[in-house]
Amino acid sequence: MAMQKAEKIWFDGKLVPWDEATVHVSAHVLHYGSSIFEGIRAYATERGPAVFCLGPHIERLFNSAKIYRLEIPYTPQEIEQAILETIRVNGHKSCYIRPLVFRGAGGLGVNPLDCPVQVLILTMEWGAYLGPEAIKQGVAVGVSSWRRMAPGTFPAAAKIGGQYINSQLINMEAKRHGYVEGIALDVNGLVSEGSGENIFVISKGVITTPPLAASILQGITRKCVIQLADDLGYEVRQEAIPRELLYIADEVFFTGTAAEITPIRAVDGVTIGQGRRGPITKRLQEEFFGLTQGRLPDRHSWLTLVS
Ligand code: PPE
Repeated sequence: MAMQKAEKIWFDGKLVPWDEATVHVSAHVLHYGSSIFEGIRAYATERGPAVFCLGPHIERLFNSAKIYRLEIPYTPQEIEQAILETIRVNGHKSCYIRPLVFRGAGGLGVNPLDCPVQVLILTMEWGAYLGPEAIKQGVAVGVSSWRRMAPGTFPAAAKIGGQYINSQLINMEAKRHGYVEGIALDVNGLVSEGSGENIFVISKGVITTPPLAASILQGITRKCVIQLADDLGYEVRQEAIPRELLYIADEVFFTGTAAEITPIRAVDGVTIGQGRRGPITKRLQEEFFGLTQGRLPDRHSWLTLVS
């Protein structure tokens, strides 16, 4: 994804010009993947840009830090304010927001504890994650030969930089096979998630998504979609999904901050349902985009206005 530069980046408490936000090549993070991060979207609404689920994202950032034993030198409130300030300063109508906390330069060696903790907030324009047609037409994906990390190896619930090597392997393999994205199974061979998305399967009107124990990230979009499906009266289950249920499902879709709600029209070359976005997926998208873009009342208080 080619990046369009914003004017400023929030870096260790200061707003600095994009080109000046640099780190030294000896930074611990560069060698050992020692970072935690978030991905957040701000949507254009009639009342200006509004950040979607800011509180839950900041909570997950601090939880990732706790799991990885990293001290963030700011309070959650300070990070929230810094995000809003960065969006304002850069004049975004809508944007993707990437807070990143990392171990900086302080000497090599696996032990990270002598390295300073640094914090940055990057904002940029980012359209549809899986291509401009994806939201309406759906995407063709494949099950990956790479598994998600086994329990007790990497903490899947934390958004830690180094873990995204697994995601990169899944994604590169999928692209090599001509798919838009890959679906990874967990160590038991059950459906886990995409390289950067959670997954939902719909059969006979029942909506199912893998449980937290299937080595998934506890997606915030996932949680919102479960809430919206519940609001609409659908039965939603969080339970193990064998791979073969993907092929015979009526509808399958991805969720994620970047991916939003992206329908899946084929898995491993097998057509899902009618081979296009299904009616329940469409209904959930209408709710989701209606809420994020401020066209529906913000009944769950998911939006934070930037000004
Ligand atoms: N699983 C993974 C592995 C993941 O990275 C994401 C987000 C999700 C599920 C969905 O979580 P949530 O955004 O809270 O609904 N992936 C982020 C990074 C994507 C990237 O390429 O970078 C994102 O969507 O922002």
